[in-house]
Amino acid sequence: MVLTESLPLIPLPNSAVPGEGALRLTDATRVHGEPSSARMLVDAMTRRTGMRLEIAPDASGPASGDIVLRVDPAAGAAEGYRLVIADDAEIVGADSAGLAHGVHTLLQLLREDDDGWALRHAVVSDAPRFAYRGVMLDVARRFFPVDEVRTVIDRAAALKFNHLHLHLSDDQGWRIHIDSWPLLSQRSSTASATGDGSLAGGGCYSRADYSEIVAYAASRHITVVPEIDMPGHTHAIGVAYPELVEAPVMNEHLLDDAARLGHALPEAGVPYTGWGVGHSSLRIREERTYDFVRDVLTELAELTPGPYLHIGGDESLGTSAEDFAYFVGRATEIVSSLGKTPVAWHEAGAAPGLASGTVGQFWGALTPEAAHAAQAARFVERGGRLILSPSDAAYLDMKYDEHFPIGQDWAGVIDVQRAYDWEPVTLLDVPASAIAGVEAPLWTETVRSLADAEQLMHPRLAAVAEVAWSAPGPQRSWASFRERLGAQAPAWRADGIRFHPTPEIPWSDR
Ligand code: TNX
Repeated sequence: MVLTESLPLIPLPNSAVPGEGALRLTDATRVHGEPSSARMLVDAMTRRTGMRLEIAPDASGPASGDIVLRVDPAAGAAEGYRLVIADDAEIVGADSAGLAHGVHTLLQLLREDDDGWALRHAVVSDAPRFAYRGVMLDVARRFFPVDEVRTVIDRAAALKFNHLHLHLSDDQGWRIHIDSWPLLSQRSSTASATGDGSLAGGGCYSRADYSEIVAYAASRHITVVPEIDMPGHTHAIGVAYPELVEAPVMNEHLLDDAARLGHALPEAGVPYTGWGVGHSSLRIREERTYDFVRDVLTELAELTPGPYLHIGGDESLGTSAEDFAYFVGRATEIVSSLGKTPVAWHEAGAAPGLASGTVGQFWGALTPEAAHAAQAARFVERGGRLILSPSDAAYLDMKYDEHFPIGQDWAGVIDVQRAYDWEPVTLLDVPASAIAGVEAPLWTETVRSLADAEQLMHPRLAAVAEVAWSAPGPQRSWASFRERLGAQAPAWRADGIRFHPTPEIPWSDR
């Protein structure tokens, strides 16, 4: 790896060599080549500098000082790119995603000095360490309208994430219209995790809304992974279809939390706004439940071009172990029969009938409990891979420090260094090839607005981005990262990102 100390790039590239000078941007600078990346580049530059570069017509050859964007499969591994900024600039993506990643790298080399705007001379060659780099948004505890999801997609794409996991259902709300079970969108989507029974923060995506999110994400080279959380986290389903669910079962933790927070307890058929988990379950032994599961997953599969359907499977404390195993076997089989790859939270590894190839999402600790590690390892034994979301490092809903006004702390407090300093491959006792990648979940019990979400995401999302993208090496260090992160501040401010200005980071003004 080549030293990159002086280039403010996040995530750290495989190799980045700074040059001496800078390429001046003027009224005459034109952008050539692949139209969608060209538009993205020109729009982002305008937001940052106020200058609007011209997109050159197809036939015109580049002049000195222009920016050229092209795709050439010979330019590297999947999603890789080469970038050269000298007398002119060129980005060659190994594919269209790689080209877009290269554009985001180029944008981080933009700087203003006394003579105006310029791009630092550099030669970068780059490709991701992990193929799966995800962000999860819990739209069930608080609904995010389509335009806010677009903003989250833009933020994630700028950090080279390539998957958006949408947590579309939970006890508090159901967020996607299903034609064959129409009461879900009418009756199960009104509540959110307000805590006090009031109906704010609800909502539901129409099929068209969801397709719009999928298409926008695709235009940013991001694959949507939809999750319907089952067989627990299903209270909202019972608000519309009582015959599908069991009566709520209380647990000690839920009772303590409800008393401490002043939240009402779950009541059958009534929208639930508290934060308790583990009280709800689908009816496992009734065939009608599987009609429901099949119908919902079939409609979701039709709307989802990506390969994954996530069936949840976490914290099913209201379901017996035997029933849980039975459900997981059937639900993952249904996903496989639809031609999709099932994904489930690590608890589902306990099910002997887990469909082969199911991807597991690990949410235990960096020092995993033996039972969690064993459940995660089962996915690998069954031919599946793992997505790592260690809750004490990658959870974006934990507080930065104990005084932070929003967020939870059950997995500990997570400052930026904690989100940064961990190694995916040695976390569990599985072969390195079994690690598909890394995902940072944002649960939204404490989130009331996009601004809240942005504060919890930024800057920790940048830390997880580097864990997911950048191979280990001398430059992939906290000391280097905090300097490079501090240098992002002017661009983030120009983009309107309401990040948490934590004192851990030397934020720069210009
Ligand atoms: C645990 S992590 C949950 C979620 C909560 C989250 C809050 C996981 C798979 N389940 O239901 O929202 O904690 O931090």
